[in-house]
Amino acid sequence: MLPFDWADPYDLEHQLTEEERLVRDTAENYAQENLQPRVTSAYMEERFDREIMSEMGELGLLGATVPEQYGGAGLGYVSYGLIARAVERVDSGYRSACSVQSSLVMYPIFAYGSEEQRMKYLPKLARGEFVGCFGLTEPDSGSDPSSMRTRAEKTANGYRITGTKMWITNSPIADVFVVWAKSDAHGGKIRGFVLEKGMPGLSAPKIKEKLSLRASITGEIVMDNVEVGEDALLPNVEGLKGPFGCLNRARYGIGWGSMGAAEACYAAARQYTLDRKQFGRPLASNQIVQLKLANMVTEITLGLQAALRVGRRLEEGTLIPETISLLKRNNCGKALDIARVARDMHGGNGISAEFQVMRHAANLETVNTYEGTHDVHALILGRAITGLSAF
Ligand code: TGC
Ligand code: FAD
Repeated sequence: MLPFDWADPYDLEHQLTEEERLVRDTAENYAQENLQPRVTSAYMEERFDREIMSEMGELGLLGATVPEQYGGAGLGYVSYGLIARAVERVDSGYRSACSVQSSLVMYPIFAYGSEEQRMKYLPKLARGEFVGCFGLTEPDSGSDPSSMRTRAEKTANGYRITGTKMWITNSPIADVFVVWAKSDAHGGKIRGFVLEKGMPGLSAPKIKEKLSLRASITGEIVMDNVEVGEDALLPNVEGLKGPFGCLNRARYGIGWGSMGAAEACYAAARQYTLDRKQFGRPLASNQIVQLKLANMVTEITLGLQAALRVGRRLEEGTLIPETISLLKRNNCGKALDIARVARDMHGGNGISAEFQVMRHAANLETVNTYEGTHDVHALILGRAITGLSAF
């Protein structure tokens, strides 16, 4: 009989290939050695260090699933998930920067772009030489992106784009902007465009004073009659399935990433309650504390198995969007619960930046909201179960 492993009860380790373990180790070492030491000050100062993108690029952690001929690492979806988990074990904001670059900028350029667009942008995005952002949400259009107001009007040589995108990860430091707009030349259908920093009429002011995800930079994208050529249009997709095709990949990555944050909180709560004594004995010797730890390890273990299952199916070519909604919704919701309970288990110390758990809890409020809120994913599942749309 083997002993119970509190950190990996279902032996995820041996469900991974050797290559996946290698990728995981590279990402975990990078995150612990290079991200962990800077995260507290970055969070307190509401700062994202631009060089993180170049560091991740150098290690092949950006666009991991994009083929090597375009600068990606040509890895599978499980490897991509393991990178997200390692990075989010440190901070959800760092994973955000990484997911946007990989799934929301590199993926659409790879999947929907022309060969010229692929060659122009992907290698530089993979190296972290370019930072990308993805503009779907608008001030009056969040859960319902079909109501977007951003418009692309046809001009003699291309398009004139006008509109405002809101809550956009990386936008203030972005070189490349993948934005979604209703195009009059395509019957008002939603089309994707690739914009570049410095285009007249394009600006990306920073959103300040966030109380969550403070180590990630977030902004608007303001497009005031931005003139682009025909070559800015992503030629190979139209309609909402364009942005949703990217979101499937990013939401899947969040399924792994949120478990990384939850694992960090669980490990911290375990160690803290073993070390801290009240009433003459470790806190961990109380039944109510052990119940909380048992609940945490149960949800993490099941959440990781679910992430692995969805990843393997993606690798086989089976993509059922509702299974990704199930994963994203469950793992984000459970991670948020775990972080809140871990905060409580640390008592007063739990509110200190030094103990990290409150930062994770505050971050996970955003993670539970973006890429489709917890309730919107319930409605996606509800529609698939009943055939009735309740949006
Ligand atoms: P609906 O009628 O359901 O669909 C319209 C068209 O889209 C297709 N579609 C999908 N295609 C691929 N994958 C999916 N998951 C898809 N879901 C829908 C669908 O087949 C249809 O295609 P067609 O060809 O028939 O036109 O659209 P709806 O308007 O009823 O949508 C409702 C709902 C709730 C599902 C959807 O709007 C939704 O998911 N809302 C949430 C919005 C969201 O997730 N926003 C994310 C913004 S990006 C972000 O948050 C990045 S944060 C990144 C970070 O920092 O990490
Ligand atoms: P709303 O849609 O207004 O929802 C408000 C509340 O109403 C939620 O609780 C929601 O669940 C509920 N609700 C909405 N509709 C229904 C319904 N039909 N039935 C029941 N309840 C409903 N977007 C991008 O495009 N790119 C990015 O890079 C990006 N990064 C982000 C980074 C951060 C830090 C944050 C906070 C957000 C980011 N977003 C980004 C936006 C994010 O995707 C949206 O905030 C999210 O989709 C929710 O939209 P909303 O904020 O407009 O909320």
